[in-house]
Amino acid sequence: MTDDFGLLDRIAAREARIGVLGLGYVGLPLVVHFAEAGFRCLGFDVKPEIIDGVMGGRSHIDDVGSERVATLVADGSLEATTDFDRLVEVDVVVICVPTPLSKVGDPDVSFIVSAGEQVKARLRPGQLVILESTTYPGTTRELLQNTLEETGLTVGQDFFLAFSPERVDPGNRDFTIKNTPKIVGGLTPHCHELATVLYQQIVDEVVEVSCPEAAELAKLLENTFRAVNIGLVNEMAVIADRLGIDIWEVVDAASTKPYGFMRFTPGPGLGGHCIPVDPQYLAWKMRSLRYRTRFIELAAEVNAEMPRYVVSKTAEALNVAGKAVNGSRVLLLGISYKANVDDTRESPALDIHKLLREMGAIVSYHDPHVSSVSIDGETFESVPLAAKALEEADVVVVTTDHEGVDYQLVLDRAEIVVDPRNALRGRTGRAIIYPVAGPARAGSAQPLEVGSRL
Ligand code: SAJ
Repeated sequence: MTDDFGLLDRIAAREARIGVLGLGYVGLPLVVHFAEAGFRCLGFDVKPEIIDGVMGGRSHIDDVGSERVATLVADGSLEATTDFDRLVEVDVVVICVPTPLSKVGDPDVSFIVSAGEQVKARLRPGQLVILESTTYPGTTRELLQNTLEETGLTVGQDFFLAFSPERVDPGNRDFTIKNTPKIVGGLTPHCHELATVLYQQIVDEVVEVSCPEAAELAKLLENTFRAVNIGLVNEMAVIADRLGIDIWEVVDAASTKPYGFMRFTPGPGLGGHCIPVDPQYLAWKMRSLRYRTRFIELAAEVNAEMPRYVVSKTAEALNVAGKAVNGSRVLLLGISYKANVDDTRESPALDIHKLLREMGAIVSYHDPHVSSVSIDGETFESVPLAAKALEEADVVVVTTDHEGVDYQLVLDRAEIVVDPRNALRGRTGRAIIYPVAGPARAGSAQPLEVGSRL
């Protein structure tokens, strides 16, 4: 029986002090869940404004209500600090820092390295360290264990280490930390047992795997699965377009298969801070082992081409109306990376905005969730979705299908709408509608000439 300095008992009794390093869309909900489960928690972040917000009883994350933070801070179960020396006070440290891509598309694990150094400087016997950030297989063992053992302490004896991928889906009301199964892989059997018992205090189901690498790769499989299938359905859209078939009718029909099929929908490309990024961590790792991850690379190619494909459809729609892109007024509906979020990271709408401007179009956007956005250092403001803007536009492009947008107004006032998101399905109005793939649908204002399909 490993002497764990009584840590297992303290975790089971919820007397262990929990530290969460990084209070973003993963770390803040996590530390709140631990505090609400009865643990005394200490949140760490490098940004003073985040710490001030939490200590002021305010949440900067949509999924966590400020009233929950205020209650926990008031009763002393949640504290936040920029003082990393206080890491010595906690029994458990959960690292929830970003893992983006560098400018050249390689993994940027600098935040994990920095967090590892912060923990190493205060590491003491009896602490459990868990990494939640999505990363390539081997990071926990090769990067974190080596850094922490530079203290002379030994993993599995003096301190304990595990990997447990975050599965936070911002804005998802159905799946929370509590009811989303949590994968756990420890460096040693006792590391594993400690991390498993810890998460059993706050989640309904802990999924145990044999090692941290299996947990790291499971997370990458989950999100690579999405990226590859989105790439597949985007290629199917291009195929359907060449065949003059409505891709949305095809996807709807295939989706009726009750087994062996999972619905994905075509769009203007692949945005967000997870799906375009995570597979590239695996591709990079495998390149270092001289293996090409062909599905990942091909899907990335197809998805990255979609903004340009939407721009070409827009140019064709203008052409049918006898207009050039150059000098045309284009209104983009939506600039964030997916419906009902305000996040514009990797958003394909940004690429479309830029490509159209490079072709001489006068581009504006309307997004109820994003009041302004910077593209290559230039700032653009969201314009009101007014009849005037719609009537003045030579073409409207539905780049993000937010709910709550008056799509009927769009259809009744605009002349031409390119609809990569199929947001206008089932509607008719004045405008001609060009779906991302398949024949255009005539509007009431001007019937389609025969053969004007794109
Ligand atoms: N997209 C498509 N077609 C689809 C699905 C998505 O074009 O069928 C596009 C979206 O518009 C977006 C990008 O792909 O630009 C990514 O979309 P996403 O639905 O995968 O959303 P994310 O990036 O917020 O992914 C997160 C992930 N959650 C975690 O990593 C914990 C992912 O695993 C979830 O499945 C996803 O949310 C979700 O289902 O909402």
